Amino acid sequence: MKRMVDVLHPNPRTMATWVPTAYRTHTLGEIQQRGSELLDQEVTVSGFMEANRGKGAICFVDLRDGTGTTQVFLKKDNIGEDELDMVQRMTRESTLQFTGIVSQKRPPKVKEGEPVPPPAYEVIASSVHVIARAEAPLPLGVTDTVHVALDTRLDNRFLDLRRTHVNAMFHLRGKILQYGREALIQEGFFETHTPKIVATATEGGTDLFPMMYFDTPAFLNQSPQLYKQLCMSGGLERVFEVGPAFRAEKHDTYRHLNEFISFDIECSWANDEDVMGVLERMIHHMWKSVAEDAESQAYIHAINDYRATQGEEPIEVIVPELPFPRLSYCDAIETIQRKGGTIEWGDDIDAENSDLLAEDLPQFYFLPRWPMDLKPFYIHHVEGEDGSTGRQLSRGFDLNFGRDELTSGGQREHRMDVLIENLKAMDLNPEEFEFYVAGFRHGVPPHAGWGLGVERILMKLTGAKNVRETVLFPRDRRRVSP
Ligand code: AMO
Repeated sequence: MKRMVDVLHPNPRTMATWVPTAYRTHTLGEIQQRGSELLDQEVTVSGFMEANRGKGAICFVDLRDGTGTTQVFLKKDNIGEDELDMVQRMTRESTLQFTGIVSQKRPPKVKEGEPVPPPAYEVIASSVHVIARAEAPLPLGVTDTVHVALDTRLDNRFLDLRRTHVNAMFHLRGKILQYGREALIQEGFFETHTPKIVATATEGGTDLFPMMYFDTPAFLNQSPQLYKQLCMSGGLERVFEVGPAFRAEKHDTYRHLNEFISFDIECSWANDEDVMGVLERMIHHMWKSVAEDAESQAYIHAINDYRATQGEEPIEVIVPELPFPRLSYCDAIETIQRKGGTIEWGDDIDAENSDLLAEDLPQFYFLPRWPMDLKPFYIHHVEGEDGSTGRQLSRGFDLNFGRDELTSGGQREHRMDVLIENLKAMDLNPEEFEFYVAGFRHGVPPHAGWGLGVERILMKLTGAKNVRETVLFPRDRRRVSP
């Protein structure tokens, strides 16, 4: 079956400058895009063999590389009997290299009134080289649209990635990170890295992966939190980091991983509202760029073409308006209670109750001003008490998309004495945090920041139902390989 994506949405990646390599003079996408210029020229192309057709004196090969697919036409007179026979017996997904002449394909017959497709090009091969023969049978179909269970896909991820819509997911992942970086750099942030091997918990004591660091017990870091704050003490003012975070949580849900990528910022001389502004502008830039960039659109189309084969609605990239709605924690609790949900002031808002909020707020919305008790020790109090309840509110916020939390953040406690009180109040030993507390001893700017789960935001962009879809090789409770 000819996939719609190649016909309707030529891959604009080929608009990039491709330098010939040892194994190809041109990409397959380039043959389609620049076919009229390349007519009658000799090219060398390489790719995976999706299918071969034809017996006797001729054979047609559908060849796919990372930029598209092209038909290669083999004739006994041009290529010789042995080569032709070898290609006819070749297994699907083998990697082949062909040299040949670019030619225009005979246009397909179209019924009256139907649109005439743009000209397509093929390569008439004069030589073939088998790079690597694929074993048969394949554990997973690459071009068919039969539903495959996620576990089977993840067990055979290298093949799953060859499927056009899955391949598109990971290109989009790269794009989203690129757009995020662009937006932050535009606002004066710069990228940095903090250690992933650490001596103490960051986000709470229990969800840690222990390890031995030579003779000393250590952990994989749960988030860059404490170190990005030390950057503020160091006068770096505006930093961001895109890096792995490890959580030994025993959740087994569609939105939890044990290793995820956290997109973090930290910003000096700023409060919670300031960094909520940074976040919504960044997300706006991400969504707008996906909606406007032809390359990103091609990936969205590839995903939608697959969704159509599964009877699923196409995903639509709706650029959100600024500012995003803000629903304070107190108002959220009232809303949930009014809608019949079971919740008390001071409870966390679980996914079921978030569904009630999502009825009115189906896309991005902030939940600012959480109770201090629900936020970590590094979050800043709101001065004074909440009048209606007499309870202590914080400058911590979440960003949700419908039912799912995408980001937590807030203004940080920069007063050392209060910070030490917070640690004690949360049953943590300030001495174990000495490396962190020391950063507050010699002057520190007020600061704020957030951490965004990259897989969660990608899940929202691509309509994926499971966060594992957005990770090359997910790490969850049951999976540590491949
Ligand atoms: P938090 O723990 O809420 O905050 O994490 C921030 C965001 O990271 C994502 N996330 C996860 N994604 C997949 N699997 C998980 N197990 C998982 N846990 C978290 C979520 C979440 O909103 N230091 C603070 C951030 C800050 O205040 O700057 C923190 O880590 O999208």
